[in-house]
Amino acid sequence: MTSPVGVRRVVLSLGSNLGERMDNLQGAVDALFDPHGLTLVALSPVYETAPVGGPEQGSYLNAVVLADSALAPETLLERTQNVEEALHRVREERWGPRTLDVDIIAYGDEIRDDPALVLPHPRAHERAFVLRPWADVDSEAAIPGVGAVRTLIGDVADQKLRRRDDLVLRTPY
Ligand code: A4P
Ligand code: MG
Repeated sequence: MTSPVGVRRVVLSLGSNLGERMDNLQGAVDALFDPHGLTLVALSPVYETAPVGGPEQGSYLNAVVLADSALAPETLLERTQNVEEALHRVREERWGPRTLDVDIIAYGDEIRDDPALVLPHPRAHERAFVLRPWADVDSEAAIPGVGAVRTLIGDVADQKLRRRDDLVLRTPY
């Protein structure tokens, strides 16, 4: 089936390692789909993941959300940043602990180099906490210009993560 004109697949990565982490992820899902413009395709399993980079910090819960959208990429970024604000994210330190991080991993085949929005996300391919949940919900997933997610996972096998089957994201409606 072909998609309506202008509709593209959005891949979002959610992460939280402060406060009630699962509530933060669920709050993000609910807020992302509240206004029109995003149609939910899939919510990944939730993973407990060791922090990558940054200072000494607690472990994260991470998940991936797939959606279809015709929003302009800038509008999508505005929405993800509003959701971070709504969940009381305080930006203090790069790669530091956060109640909620929402990254746009890919938007269709869009490739852009604007520092305000780099697509695909420049570090997605080296992060098991993105690749693993993404592969769970799309076994054929690929990062535009980089490669197949299933192949990339092989290069990050040393990163510790554990699927939390006791934690399941609910659909927002
Ligand atoms: N920006 C540019 N491209 C994008 C994009 N594709 N998606 C700009 C989202 N934002 C993008 O982001 C900084 C700026 O990036 C924004 O102004 C936006 O316009 P930020 O969210 O304010 O800062 P940040 O998240 O601290 O930095 P950054 O570089 O996004 O960090 P990362 O790469 O997201 O890493 N370990 C585990 N286990 N799990 C995690 O979720 N997350 C991070 C954050 C580090 N370690 C982690 C995890
Ligand atoms: Mg970020």
